[in-house]
Amino acid sequence: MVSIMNGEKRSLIEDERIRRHHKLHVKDNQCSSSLVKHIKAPVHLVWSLVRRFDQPQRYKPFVSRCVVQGDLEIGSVREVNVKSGLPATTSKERLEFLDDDEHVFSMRIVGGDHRLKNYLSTITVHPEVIDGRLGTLVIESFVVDVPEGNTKDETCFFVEALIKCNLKSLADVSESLAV
Ligand code: A9S
Repeated sequence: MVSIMNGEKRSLIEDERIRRHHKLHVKDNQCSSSLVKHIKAPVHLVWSLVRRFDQPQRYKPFVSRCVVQGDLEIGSVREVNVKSGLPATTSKERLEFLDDDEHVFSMRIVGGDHRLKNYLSTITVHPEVIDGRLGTLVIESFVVDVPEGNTKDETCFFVEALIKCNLKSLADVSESLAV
């Protein structure tokens, strides 16, 4: 469960949205976590990158290529090729939810030559003020099966490290566009 950061001025509606969209059902053989990133760019700009199910490579550093069957409807499936040096080459992913009003994006991994089974992630973006400037709070939660031979901690550590890279890159791209 995402701990709502105290001390931050955020509306009760935003807090309720965070609770609602990041409540994940975690089975015994799964692990789950949430990551937070504060970006010094306006929420509409960050959202314009997050929402592009067809072009994750706009900010994800590991993605080399992405092909989507169908348009950006919920249920669309993308074939993602990732760069060399990673423990996989392809990932097949389904758009589970996309809401341009509440700024909610959710995808499920449905295939690929990697070991992340039943991976489901949800990203929400929220407006906030950072140093008196328009900023964005990004929250990304995931749940995934713990692979045979790995522990929950190892699995969480592995996925969190990748998501941290994605969120760092999202911040870099957004902040470079915001200037
Ligand atoms: O792409 C994401 O949003 C999140 C993750 C964890 C993607 C991981 C990955 O693409 C690799 C980077 C290749 C690592 C997949 C699907 C499996 C991996 O093992």
